[in-house]
Amino acid sequence: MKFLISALVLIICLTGQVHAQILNSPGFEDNVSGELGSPDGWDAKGFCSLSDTHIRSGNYSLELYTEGTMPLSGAEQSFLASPGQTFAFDIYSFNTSGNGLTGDDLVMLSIIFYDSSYQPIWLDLVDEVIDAAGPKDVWVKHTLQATAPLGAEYVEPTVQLMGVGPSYCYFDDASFVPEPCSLFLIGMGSLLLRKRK
Ligand SMILES: [Ca+2]
Repeated sequence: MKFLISALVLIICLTGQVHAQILNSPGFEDNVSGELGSPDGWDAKGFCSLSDTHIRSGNYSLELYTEGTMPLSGAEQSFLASPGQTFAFDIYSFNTSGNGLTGDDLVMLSIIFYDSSYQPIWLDLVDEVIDAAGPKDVWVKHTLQATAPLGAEYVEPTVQLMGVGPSYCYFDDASFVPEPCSLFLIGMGSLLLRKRK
């Protein structure tokens, strides 16, 4: 009976019913104010706003901008995490040939884990960098996946633009998917091994 219940849970996991996207406003469409201000649902840093110029879907995208007086801009959201839990972060970027990344300016896409004191666990940082040499005027999909290390209590999918500018970069259609089954599968594996002994 135990095995039947476990098998049923496993089937639910594998059919994806529990792999839901959890970001607020993943397409940057929740524009409550009706103005091109900070994106609703995201924690914003620096020059971070909605845009209606370069859009992959819907009416808006995320625009990040840096210049000399503001060398860092970004957007992130925070969620609970458990050690061993896997997270997948997808987002599209658009680097324009007109006013895109210049010089050594770069975008860093990251999955950052934090401990119970909200200190970042840098050794387990998973990131992807976009620089001025990358593709221009096309939407590029980025896919990151990370597993929460020991001590992790929080996780943040993070988009940051760093540099002296002036540089713009645009983002749209993000998703962040926790996989609660990863721990379950480890448990299932050890249970089956014990049964076979
Ligand atoms: Ca959008």
